[in-house]
Amino acid sequence: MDLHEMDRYIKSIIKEAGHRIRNSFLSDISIESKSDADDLVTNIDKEIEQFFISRINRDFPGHRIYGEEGFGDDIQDHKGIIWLLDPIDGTMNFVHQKRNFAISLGVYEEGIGKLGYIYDVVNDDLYHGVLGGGAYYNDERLSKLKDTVIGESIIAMNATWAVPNSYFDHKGTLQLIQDVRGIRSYGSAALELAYLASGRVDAYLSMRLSPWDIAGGMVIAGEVGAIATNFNGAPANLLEQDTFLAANPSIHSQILEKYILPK
Ligand code: 2AM
Ligand code: CA
Ligand code: CA
Ligand code: CA
Repeated sequence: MDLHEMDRYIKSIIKEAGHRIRNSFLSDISIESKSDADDLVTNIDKEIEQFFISRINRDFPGHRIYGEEGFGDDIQDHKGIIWLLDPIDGTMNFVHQKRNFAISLGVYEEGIGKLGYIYDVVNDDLYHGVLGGGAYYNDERLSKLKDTVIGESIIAMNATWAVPNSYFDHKGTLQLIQDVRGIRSYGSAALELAYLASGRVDAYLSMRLSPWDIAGGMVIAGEVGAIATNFNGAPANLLEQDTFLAANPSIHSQILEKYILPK
C-alpha cells in the first residue's frame, strides 16, 4: 500500500465527513440508547459510518472495515488491510455539548497500525500519524514525549473508574488521583489519545475500550514514543473490548504496577 497516497485520500474523506457532521447541527438528530440509557447513538453516527464504508468499498475493494455501528465487516482476525473506524467518538458530547467528539480511524495491515487519524470536528483539528513517519497536529510535527514523574503528571480518566466498579479495585485509582498533579475527563477516548500524543496529558486509561476507540490513536501516540497496553501489560489486540492504558513511557509501568489493582 502506498502510504502517502492513502494519507492524502483519507484526509480528504475525513474532512468531508466532518463537514457532514457540522451540517447536521442545522437539523434535528434522532437519538437512541444502545446497551443502557446513557449509551447513546444517533442517526449521524450511522450515516457517517455508512459514508466511510461506501467510499472505502468503492476505492479500496478488498480492504475490510471494522466500525462501531456494525455496518462494516465481521472481523475475527488481523488478515489483510483493515480500517478501524469510530464515526463519532464521544457521542454523548456530540449530543449534549456539540463539541469534544472526534472521528477516529486507523488503517492496519496484518495487525500492524500503518496510519492513524483523530479529527476534532468542531475545532477542525486533525491529528495523524504514519508508522515510521511521525505524528502531526494539523501537519505540524509533534515532538517525542519528554520524561516526567507521577507527581507532575496530568492523567485523563473517566470518574467512573474512581468509584467501586466491577473491573478493578478503585482504591488504586483513588490513590493515583491523589498522587498526580491533575485529572481530566474529556469523554472521548480518541481525543484523550490525541492529547497524550501532543503532550497535553501524560496518560489515559480506561477499563473498557473497543478496537475502534484506540486504533487511530495508537498509531499517533506510538510515533511520539507513548506506550499502549492493556492492564496486563500486553499489547492491545484490536479484535475485542479490553482494558487500556496509554502513557508517557517514563510512567507507564509505574501506573500499571502501583495503581491498577486487581479486585
Ligand atoms: P463512544 O462515544 O464512541 O461510544 C467515553 O468515556 C468514551 O468511552 C468514549 O470514547 C466512548 O465512545 C466510549 N464508550 C462509551 N460507552 C461505552 C461502552 N458502553 N463501552 C465501551 N466504550 C464506551
Ligand atoms: Ca458508542
Ligand atoms: Ca468510541
Ligand atoms: Ca462512536
